[in-house]
Amino acid sequence: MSYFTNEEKRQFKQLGFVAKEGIIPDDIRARAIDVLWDTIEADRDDPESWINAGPTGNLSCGKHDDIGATVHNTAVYEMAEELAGAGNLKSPSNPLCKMGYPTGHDDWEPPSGHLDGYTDPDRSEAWTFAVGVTMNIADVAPKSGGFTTWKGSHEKIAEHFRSHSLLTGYDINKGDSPDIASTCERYEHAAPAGSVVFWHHYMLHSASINCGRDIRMAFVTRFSFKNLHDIMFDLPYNTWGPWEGLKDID
Ligand SMILES: O=C(O)CCC(=O)C(=O)O
Repeated sequence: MSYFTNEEKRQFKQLGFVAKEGIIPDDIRARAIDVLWDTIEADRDDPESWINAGPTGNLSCGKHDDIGATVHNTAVYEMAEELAGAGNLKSPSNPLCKMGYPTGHDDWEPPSGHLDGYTDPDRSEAWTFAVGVTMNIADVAPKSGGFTTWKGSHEKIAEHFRSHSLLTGYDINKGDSPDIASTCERYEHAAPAGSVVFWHHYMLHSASINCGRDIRMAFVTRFSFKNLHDIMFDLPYNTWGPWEGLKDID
C-alpha cells in the first residue's frame, strides 16, 4: 500500500517537504492532549492562563506511552520509510513535545529558520538524520505557531555543503552565512489536528510566533538513516542516492 502519490513524492524532492492530513487518529491525539494538559502550567479551562505559559522547550512528558503512541501506533514511521526506502531508517523513538504558547499580541513577524544537527560547534561534530516529521496534535491557525519551512532550502543547503564543511551549519543558524531562507518561499503548516509534515533533513525550519488564541500543540520527531555515519559526508553530493523510495521519481 502506498501512502504518497508520485506527485507528492515529487513535491518532497522538489520543495523538500510534503504535508498530509488525517494521519494521527483522533483517539490517539486526545490521549496525548490529556498528557500535555497535565504537564503544562496552564489551566485548560482558562484561555487567559495560556498566554506566555510554560514550560517552553521539549516537555518532560515525552516518554509517556500516550505521547509515544503518536509515532508507534500510527503510520508516520512507515510513511517516512516509504520516502527513505523500506528498512533504511533507525527504529523510531518518542517524539518531542513542542508547545507554542499564545503571545497575547497580534504583532506577527515571520520567524527565521535553522538547520538541525549542526548547532554545537564545541562538539566539533556534525550529525544529521533523514526525515523530520512535525505532527499537529491540535488545530493550528495561520500565524499561530505553525511549523514553518522554506521551499527548496534543502537543495541550497546541499549546495552550500558542497563547498563548506558540514560544521559551518552552525554559521547558517547564527546568520553568519549567506541568507538562504530569504531566497526561498516560506511555508507555514497552518493545518488541522492530525496533519503531518514530512521534511528533508536539510530543510531550514522553525516554529512561527503564535499570535493566535490557542496553544500550538505539535510533536516533532526525526528519523535517521541506519547508515548515517557511512553516508553523511557524501549526502551533499548525493542528496537523493540513499532515498530508495524516491528512486523512480524525477
Ligand atoms: O516546533 C516546531 O514546529 C519546530 C521545531 C524545531 O525547530 C526543531 O525541532 O528543530
